[in-house]
Amino acid sequence: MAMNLKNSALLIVDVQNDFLPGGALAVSRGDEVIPVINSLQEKFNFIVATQDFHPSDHGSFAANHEGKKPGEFVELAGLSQILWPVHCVQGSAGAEFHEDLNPIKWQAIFQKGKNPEVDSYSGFFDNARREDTGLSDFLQNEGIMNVFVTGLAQDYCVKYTSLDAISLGFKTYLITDATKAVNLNPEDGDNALEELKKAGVILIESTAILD
Ligand code: VGL
Ligand code: ZN
Repeated sequence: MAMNLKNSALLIVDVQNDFLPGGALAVSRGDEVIPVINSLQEKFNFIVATQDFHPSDHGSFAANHEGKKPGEFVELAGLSQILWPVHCVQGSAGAEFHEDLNPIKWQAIFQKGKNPEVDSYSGFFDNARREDTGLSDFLQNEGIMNVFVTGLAQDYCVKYTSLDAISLGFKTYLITDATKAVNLNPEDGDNALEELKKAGVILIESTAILD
C-alpha cells in the first residue's frame, strides 16, 4: 500500500557532477541514486533541489589554505572545518546537475555554500547557522509538513539537511536507496544513518513509495 504524499515534498540534495563518479569529490556509486530519484519524482507534486555552489575562493577548499591537503582541518567561521578538494565552483561543469536527473517538475533550486567564509552542508542553514537559505519558509508557505530527503552525500549534506528538517518541525524521511555516502571513514555513512534515526528521521526504502 503506497504512502499518502499529501503535504509532502521531495528534496533532492546536491546531485551534481562533482559528487558523481569522475567528479572532483566523487561519491562512489553515487550515480546509482539517479534512476531511483527519477522514479520517485513521478510520485511527488512538490520537488525542490539543492545545489552546492561555491565561489573559487571558498574557505572549505584545501587549495585555499597554504600547505593544507584535503582531509585536513582548519578553523572556519569559528568551527572546525574539514578541507575538501575544489568542487562545485559556480559556473563550472562540476556544479551542474547530472544530465540524467530530470528537473522538469522542480519548484525551486536552493543554492548554498556561496559565502567563502563558511561552509554549508544543510540546504536550510550554513554550518554556523547564521544565514537561512529560505528553504524552510518556502516549504511552510506551501503547506509542506513532510519532507523526503534524497541525494548526496549521505554523511554530509543529506545528513545535515535531514537534521535541520527535523529540528524545524518537518516530519522527515530519508530514502536510503536514494542516497550514498562519501565515506572518508568507512563507517561514516552507517554512523550518519544511526544518528539520523536517533534524531527522529524515519528511514525508508523507495519501494515504500513506488510499490
Ligand atoms: C558536500 C562536502 C562538501 C555534500 C558538499 O554535498 O555532501 N560534501 N560540500
Ligand atoms: Zn561543498
